[in-house]
Amino acid sequence: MKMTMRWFGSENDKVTLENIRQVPGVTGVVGALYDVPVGEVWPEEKIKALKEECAASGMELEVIESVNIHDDIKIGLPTRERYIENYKQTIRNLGKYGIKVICYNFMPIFDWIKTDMEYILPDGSKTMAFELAGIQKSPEEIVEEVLSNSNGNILPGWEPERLAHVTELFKAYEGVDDTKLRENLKYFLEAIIPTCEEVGIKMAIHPDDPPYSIFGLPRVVKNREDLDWICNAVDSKSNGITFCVGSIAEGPENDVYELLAEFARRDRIPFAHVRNIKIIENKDFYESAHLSTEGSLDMYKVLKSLYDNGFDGYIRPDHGRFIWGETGRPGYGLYDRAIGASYILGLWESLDKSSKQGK
Ligand code: CS2
Ligand code: MN
Repeated sequence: MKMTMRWFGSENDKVTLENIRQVPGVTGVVGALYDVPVGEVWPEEKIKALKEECAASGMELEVIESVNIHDDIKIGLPTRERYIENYKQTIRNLGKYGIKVICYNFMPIFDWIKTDMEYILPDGSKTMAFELAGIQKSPEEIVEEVLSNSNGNILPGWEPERLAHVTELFKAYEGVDDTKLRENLKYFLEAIIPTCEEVGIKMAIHPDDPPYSIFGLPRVVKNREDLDWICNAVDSKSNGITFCVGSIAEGPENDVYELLAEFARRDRIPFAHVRNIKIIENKDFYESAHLSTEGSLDMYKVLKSLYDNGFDGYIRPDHGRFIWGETGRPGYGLYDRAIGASYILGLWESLDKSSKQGK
């Protein structure tokens, strides 16, 4: 297992590589290029520069989150061919610089949705929350709510230029139901997985967040059936899952421990996002601190499901709260993610030692 933290680059992140390096046990960062428009090829020189910048601070860069998928691929427009070719070239370019995993998602329009970006917990810390009542707002109002709370930061998957056209985007997705979206995902995977196999990269699809339909949009990465369907759609170890524990756990019907165990056993989890959520009621929840005592998930069981089933991929702590006066990009402050990483590493050490001593 390799412990990583997400980093948005020196231009965009006030958390520095030096900060991350000082978190014990974190050996790498999960990065991306943020100045290449969705659908265009990631230039080799920029990948090289990012890789070297990380290496200069003693950090590995082996995971990319995300190379986003152009809407034309998700909608299935004839223009998708050009974007698929570009994606393949990006995969080759990333392969040259030692990238092992590419995280991506196949959600139409919105990469993730929270309805409250500054939910205040009893201890005064701030986190993100999702309340169904908040979703009574229109998509345009949600865009306004999320973007106006980004504190001037780029938010993953929430490109303001793209979301300025949210009404037109909804029109473009008319007629794309779950079946059609699945077909388009399969078409994309069939085209790119051979390239991934050639260069030794694993694709890792991120679950839908939340894992059910909102605003009538189709959803194809929600539950066991979807994950199984995706793995079988192109049966290759290069076709895997980013197991985002929080996102999967947001689906009341999902048994997160069973799913972790099954897909780790099948060797289809190259990357895991480990976080806890606290269910408020029904589908309402907030992103709690990582500890089991703070949320609704048993984090020992989460990690045991991975450990016992031979997981040897990358892990990152997921969204953290804002604590100790920190501000910035919601979910991606330094302190609470660092505490999360230490906690996960502690659980892992304990699983590892007890398993070895038992032998
Ligand atoms: C992430 C997602 O910050 C987040 O909420 O979990 O944005 C994730 O990076 C993408 O869905 C993966 O493509
Ligand atoms: Mn995630």
